[in-house]
Amino acid sequence: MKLTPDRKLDVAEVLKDLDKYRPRRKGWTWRHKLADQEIGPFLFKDTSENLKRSVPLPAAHAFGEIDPQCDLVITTEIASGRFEDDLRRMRMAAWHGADHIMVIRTTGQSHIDGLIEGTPEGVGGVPITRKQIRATRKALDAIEDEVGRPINFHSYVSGLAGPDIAVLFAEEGINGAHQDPQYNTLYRGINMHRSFVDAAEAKRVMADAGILQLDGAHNANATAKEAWKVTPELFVQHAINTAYSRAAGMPAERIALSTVPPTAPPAPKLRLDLPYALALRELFDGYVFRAQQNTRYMETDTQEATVTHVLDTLISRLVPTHIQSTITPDEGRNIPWHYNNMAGVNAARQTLMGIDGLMEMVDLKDDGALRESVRELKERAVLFLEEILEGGGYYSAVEAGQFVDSGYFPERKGDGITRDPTGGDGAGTVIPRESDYGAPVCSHFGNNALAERDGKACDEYGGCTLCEPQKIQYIDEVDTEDNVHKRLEAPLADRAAGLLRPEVEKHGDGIVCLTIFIPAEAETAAAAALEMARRMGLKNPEIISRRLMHPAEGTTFEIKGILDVTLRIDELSLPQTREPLSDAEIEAWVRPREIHVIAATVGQDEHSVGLHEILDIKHGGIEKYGFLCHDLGTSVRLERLLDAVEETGARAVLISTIVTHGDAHKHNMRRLEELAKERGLRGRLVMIAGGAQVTDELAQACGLDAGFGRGTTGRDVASFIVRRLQAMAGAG
Ligand code: Z98
Repeated sequence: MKLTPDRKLDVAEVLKDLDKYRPRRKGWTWRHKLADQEIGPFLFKDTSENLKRSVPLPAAHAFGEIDPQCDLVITTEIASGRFEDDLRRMRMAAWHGADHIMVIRTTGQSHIDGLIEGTPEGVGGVPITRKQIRATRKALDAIEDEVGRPINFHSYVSGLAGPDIAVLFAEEGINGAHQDPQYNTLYRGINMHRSFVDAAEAKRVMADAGILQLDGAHNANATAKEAWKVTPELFVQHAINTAYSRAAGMPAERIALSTVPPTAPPAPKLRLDLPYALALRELFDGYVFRAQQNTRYMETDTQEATVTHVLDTLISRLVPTHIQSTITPDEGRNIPWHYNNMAGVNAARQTLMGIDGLMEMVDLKDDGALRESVRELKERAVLFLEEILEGGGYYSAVEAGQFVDSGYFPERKGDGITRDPTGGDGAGTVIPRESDYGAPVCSHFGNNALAERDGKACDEYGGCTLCEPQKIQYIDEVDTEDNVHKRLEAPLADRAAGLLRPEVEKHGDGIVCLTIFIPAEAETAAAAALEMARRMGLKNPEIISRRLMHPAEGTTFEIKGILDVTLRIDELSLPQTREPLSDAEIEAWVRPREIHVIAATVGQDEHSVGLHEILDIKHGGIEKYGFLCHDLGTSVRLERLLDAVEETGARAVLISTIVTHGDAHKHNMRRLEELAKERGLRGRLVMIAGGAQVTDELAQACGLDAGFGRGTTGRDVASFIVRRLQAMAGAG
């Protein structure tokens, strides 16, 4: 399967022959740091290989469209409920720089004691099934070829079916997974003994398949009422999981400690979060670190979430970090939307490129407040661990509510999570192995009589599924209604008919978002905003964020609703646009030629702002390419413009005009062209009109060469002039 940038990803093609699909590699892939890499006009310090294809950051326009890639792996979490819709989002995310795709599981999958098959729809995530992950891995193979960088596919090995999921992941080439028995115990109410026994097996299978393991300590930060106070216990959670993982056979370099900065502004974030981040790195030197942005404080305001994420990412650079996880900034208000995945990835990408080389210039101080806080945190963590040992071990500590208590240890609030060691999901299901226990599988924790002999444990049974993948039982669909083929009927029919609808999560959802400011007191404003959205034709309008500007002066709302509009692509009239030339191309042609340009607003028009945007170097106008611009001012007579053309030998005239009721603008354009002809200048001149309401058709109908309306940049105008002059030179 091959993707090309001009074609949409075809899910039907992904699903074809899935029963025969095999992953082309196993295990985790890192980016390779290239210190001192020259990209465009800059020398970068902390970058990795460039992508073959990508969407650069917006400001890259000013730097030759460079798209440097940082040296950290960048994560995005995607799972709308339908994996077939997520595949397109994964492709977009890869073009924006994500190379770690985490797929959240459907609500409740942790409590299912076995594997799910087929492709049922999920809630808050997707059901992790063989077919679903095979299809995703296959699509990611094609996406990574398209962008030119390996993409890690990640999900969760937790819940009652942890070992089964681990085997599934090992068979199907999943590259990373969360695995932490404490997560099951504390947050999923699964019996702790079962959880630890399962974890040993799951970790061993993951280790053999080269899967990167993430732990779950950060969940305490995302759960505790006062997250910055549970930090001492987080070190202990990391310690328990790393020691247990090592004992199960997981190498240190594939154990990723999952960490989130515990606070957000207006808390004094760096003063609290940086010592925590540093203490963690020091205590767990030799492991890798995955810094996730914190969801704990996310409200509905995406801008606020983004600023916190930027600060989180700064912390990731001040201390060693290997994976930068991103959260979609709309996570606080809805199931994340396509474009907000890109917003999250770009917040990290933009920040990391902006602070490239930071640690060559900055040192964290070896004394003072930072060191004191680091030491204090470590001491509290050691005390926490001692109390577990004194109290009889981990199970007793959890039973006593020692974890996720919002007191700053050793202080206690008594609001910790308590679990009964003999209770929970799966209680009483752990069975001791017989001394002659034997399992014909090659990846297995603990005693196994078959593994102790020569050859492979699976030899006598003709190979296990890890050695002989053709033995894997591929079950296609089990539900005749709730499956991807049924769900694809509508999208495929739409595509065949050339129909388009707006979308943010799933094909054809029709959801759009509207920003509206209402100049009234908050409650009145809210009612008015909703009513206006309704009158715009939005169905089920819902306020998804409100930002008070002032109690009496007004509030800004974002409203989502369904725009029930379907368009036929072949009925759309597409403007004839040409890609502008690059800045470098324009300048290389213009600067040596000394090209004069005459500009003015004409008639009774005093509006010069737009013209300045096009001319002035300060606004990115055409001056910057070396055009010699003569701005004659406002309300200039047409004759005066042509006088200036004659005086300077100018090759282009730019007039700016507003569109008037009396059609004076049309008259002025026509007259200018006539006058140019009368004076014998027309043949050497590029004549352009601009203005907020001017269109190309209008200007051309009035005899000029081009018209430029709202949204035009200096580069657009310069490209036009250069191409036209080149054509004239060619013709001459
Ligand atoms: C994250 N955005 O960490 P269920 N195991 C561990 C986890 O942390 C999680 C799961 C399993 C966050 C997502 N973490 C929160 C250690 C979830 C998921 O039962 O499938 O929800 O388990 O990436």
